[in-house]
Amino acid sequence: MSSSELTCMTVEDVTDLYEEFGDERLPPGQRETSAFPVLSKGETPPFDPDTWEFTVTGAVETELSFTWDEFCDLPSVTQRQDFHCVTGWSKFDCEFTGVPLLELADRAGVSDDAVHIMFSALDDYTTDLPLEDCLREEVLFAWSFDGEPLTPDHGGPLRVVTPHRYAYKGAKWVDGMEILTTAERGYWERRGYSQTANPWREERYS
Ligand SMILES: Nc1nc2c(c(=O)[nH]1)N[C@H]1C(S)=C(S)[C@@H](COP(=O)(O)O)O[C@H]1N2
Ligand SMILES: [Mo]
Repeated sequence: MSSSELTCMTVEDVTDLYEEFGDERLPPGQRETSAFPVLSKGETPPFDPDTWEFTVTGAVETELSFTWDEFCDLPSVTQRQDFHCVTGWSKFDCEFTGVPLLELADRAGVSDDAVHIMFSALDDYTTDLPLEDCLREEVLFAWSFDGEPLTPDHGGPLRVVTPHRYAYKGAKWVDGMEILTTAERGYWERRGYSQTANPWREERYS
């Protein structure tokens, strides 16, 4: 094993975060699976590293923009997390590597009147979450899953992971976040899915 592989092996285990929300690691109404199904509203969009741009906009002191190379240079962490799909399956012990949302929020400087975040993606998917649900250490912009680059179907090159919320809150092919001063609804949220999506309260629909 090379030294670079060794230095990548610091894995932070956040699979106990359920203790904040419920008694059981497996949320009610979920069944555990070892598979990793693909759930997308449409086709997997193409990714061009030369034109890809990631932006942080809205209620911030400084709007940010990154090329793919610049994004890859940001500090990253590796975490062991669980993954809960609103359709009823949960996958334990996923290893994701990526940039904490807190890192980007820090750099942009979130305004005092900010309350919500809207995530955008290359397939025109959007999803929203209250700001307080985003400013948590386990919310990552992940580019790697289980030690390999994130595959295109699972959101490669970059996706959001939200182990404390149903997985539709984690935009695959994410290319930006807009900080909002009033709550707005994303793609599934406009179609009746929950804005808060807490699996231990079974907040599936609104
Ligand atoms: N851009 C984008 N992100 C998305 C989706 C999508 O259709 N487009 N589907 C969501 C849903 S409903 C789920 S359950 C998860 C599924 O992630 P997976 O395909 O890696 O299992 O991605 C979420 N993120
Ligand atoms: Mo989903």
